[in-house]
Amino acid sequence: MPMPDADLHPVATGLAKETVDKHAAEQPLKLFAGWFCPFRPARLARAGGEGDPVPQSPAVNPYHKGEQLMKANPRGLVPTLEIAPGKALYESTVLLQYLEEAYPDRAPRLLPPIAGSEGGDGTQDQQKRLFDRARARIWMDFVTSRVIPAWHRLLQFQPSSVTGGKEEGQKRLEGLRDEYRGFLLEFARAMDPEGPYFFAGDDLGMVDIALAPWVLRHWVFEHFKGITAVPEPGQAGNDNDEAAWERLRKWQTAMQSRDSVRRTESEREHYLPIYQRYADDVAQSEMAKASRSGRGVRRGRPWVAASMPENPEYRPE
Ligand SMILES: N[C@@H](CCC(=O)N[C@@H](CS)C(=O)NCC(=O)O)C(=O)O
Repeated sequence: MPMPDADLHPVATGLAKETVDKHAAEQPLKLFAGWFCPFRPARLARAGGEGDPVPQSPAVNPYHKGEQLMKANPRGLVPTLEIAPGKALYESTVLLQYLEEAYPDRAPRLLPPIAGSEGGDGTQDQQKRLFDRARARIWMDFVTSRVIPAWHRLLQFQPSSVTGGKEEGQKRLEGLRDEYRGFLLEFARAMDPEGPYFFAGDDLGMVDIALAPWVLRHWVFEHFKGITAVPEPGQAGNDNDEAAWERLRKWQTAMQSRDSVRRTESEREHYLPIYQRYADDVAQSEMAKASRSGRGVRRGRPWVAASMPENPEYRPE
């Protein structure tokens, strides 16, 4: 039986298409990416940025598991970055960190730089930066281990499958929405109070990039499940949560209006059939299956481990 997920619009559309077209020429660096894929922060960060190391970006349908992609990443997931023939890296957050380290002179910098600063107490500045870099990694991991699995649990949940009727199904759906909201609130409370990004100031960073695709696709919850992920102003229930939601909304507005972010989005009509499969819980992607069986985000494994049998007891939580 053909894999249902493989049936998707073949190429990026809208503003994302312009970005992909700019990256069509053959380059030593090759980024296998899917236009629809929310795990494409490397692209999000670099799209249109002046310091872009300009990877070639071949359009890939990862559900077809083409030979070139499988050679580069035995798990067949995108994004995968081929540094040179036979040398590839995968895992979106690893790619971001690799690009940051491999191109230290390129803007924008996505983590606080390690080198000493202009003026001030160099030692103290350095310690703060090291601390902030480590914090950024903690919150990127939080997105992978908490936010994304909860996002999928919510979208894939089928209220009609619950014994106890419609009301019980709706209650369970709202419970999953509250679980997801809880993670967003934790995230919002960790942000710099002013922002607008995760850290203070006008510079977008890696943590912002890890969370952005998921929040920018909150419309799927309204469209398919009739619920809002972020409560409307005044609906949070208490002042403390209201302030945190306000902070998240500020971040969301800053992300949505950023040109480099807008330039990664395709036309909504082409996302709809893809997310319909998740909303009906019939998607067969690695992520959908992992979510259905209660496991977390699928991660690429090193070559040796990739050929080992799955451990059914494995629980990333
Ligand atoms: N943990 C991986 C997840 C990547 C992932 O699941 N990519 C999806 C596309 S959005 C994919 O390649 N799916 C193919 C499949 O499930 O077979 C990352 O952060 O890069």
